[in-house]
Amino acid sequence: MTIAQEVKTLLSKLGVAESAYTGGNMPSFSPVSGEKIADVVVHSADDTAKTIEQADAAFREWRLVPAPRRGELVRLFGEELRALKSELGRLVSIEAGKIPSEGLGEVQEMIDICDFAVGLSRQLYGLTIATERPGHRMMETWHPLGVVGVISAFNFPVAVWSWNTALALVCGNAVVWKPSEKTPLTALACQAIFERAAKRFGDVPAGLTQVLMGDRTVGETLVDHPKVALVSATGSTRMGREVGPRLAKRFARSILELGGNNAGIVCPSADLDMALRAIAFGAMGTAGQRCTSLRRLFVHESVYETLVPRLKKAYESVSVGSPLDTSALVGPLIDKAAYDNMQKALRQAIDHGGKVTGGARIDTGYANAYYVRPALVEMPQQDGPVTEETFAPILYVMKYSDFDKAIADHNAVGAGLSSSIFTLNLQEAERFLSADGSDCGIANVNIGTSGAEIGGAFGGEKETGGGRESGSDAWKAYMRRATNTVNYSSALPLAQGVSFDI
Ligand code: UN1
Repeated sequence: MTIAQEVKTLLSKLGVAESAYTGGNMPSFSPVSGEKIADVVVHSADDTAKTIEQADAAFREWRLVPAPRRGELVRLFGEELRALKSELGRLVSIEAGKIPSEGLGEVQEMIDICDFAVGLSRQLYGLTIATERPGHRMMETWHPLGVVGVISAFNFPVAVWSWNTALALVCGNAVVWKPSEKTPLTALACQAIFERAAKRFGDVPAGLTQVLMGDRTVGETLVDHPKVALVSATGSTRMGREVGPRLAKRFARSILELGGNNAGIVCPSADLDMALRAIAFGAMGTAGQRCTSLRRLFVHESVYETLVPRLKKAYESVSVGSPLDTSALVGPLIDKAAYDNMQKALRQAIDHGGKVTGGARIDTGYANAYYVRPALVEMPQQDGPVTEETFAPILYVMKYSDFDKAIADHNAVGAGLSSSIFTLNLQEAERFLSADGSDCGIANVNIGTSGAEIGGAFGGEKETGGGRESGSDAWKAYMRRATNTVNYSSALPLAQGVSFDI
């Protein structure tokens, strides 16, 4: 069976109509073989506007459904995902090139956020606040917000949408999704799975969640449309620089999850066996194509000569190959552009004094697929391509002697998503997590930078955009807060002691 045939079988099991992905004018490719697997039907600007209008109408109904009942829809969606986990996980592997356990892991992340959102649907708490006026009560209420636009990237083609959608739905919103043009099929599959849940639920307003296929013009319509209250966008910092100001201009909300240039610090006391495994997964896993991938490593001079040769060995021996029919740990890059960017960064690194291990293309017999040996680059200092995110498996390794300088260098890049320290020294660990430690949205001790659980808020600072998705109180961004003061007395005292007697 060819990959294209397998895609057809999977999509039919998942409930996607063939008309959505045949005969359209957006070709879709699998990075596993480089072959074309579908021609997806795109939406016009007119369709986009209609979709948003329909989502707005759906929102107006859905916001009146009690939140725990809204949670029931998400619970059913989680059940459908459990039932179709292997099919959807396989489709993620085909379309994004993830190895099987990561494809399945991504679907597990969807299931986890559904569980979280179901619980949340009974916990959309507001505060009761002490008031300075007698006979008054002050409180806050959280209300549904409106239509939520989701713009997602190829590297987490299904989980990131589900973080947003599961929360948005229990918060009483409608969702319009513009997936990456590189991963449209998994988006069609998610929509079909959602529709199964909606059917079981019964009276879901039409158009509560919808998918829009197309290029950036579709994204632009979503960003500029006055009926879209919030856009949650995941992608490059360059994309965020365009989307953020456009949303701000019309006072719409944004959740931006942009680039990461994540680093780790390996201290003298580190458990090196553990660090090695964490670094390997963080830097080589998902072929370095996570927002959270480990890209920079500061190693203390006292352990450098022990750790780095072992790391190099891991780089030379890690298995690279098709995620569909081998047990390789590293799959393909998404496309040729990703490969070209990787090679460009490696050339720049050499110009800045870098010593490269790995990085070459591997011949797997697929002329249009891009498999590479992950690259470890020993750098004399942090400059050139080290300060930028390259979405590929490149790990820049630098030696440090002074801990303060390592922290300063750690923070001296534009992005601020994820970070790790490897140490058994309490002072170092706590300093890293403190106000003058890591400046990232995620700071870990003795685990890698990638692979966060859904229970925590996910996102980062500076050029990462400042947004938070997923767990903790990230849900608040999907609701509007009203402060309510109720006077149950028969007097009208004014706050701040103001008198206004007429
Ligand atoms: C992303 O790369 O955009 O923490 C999301 C992680 C995953 C999510 C990554 N749970 O690596």
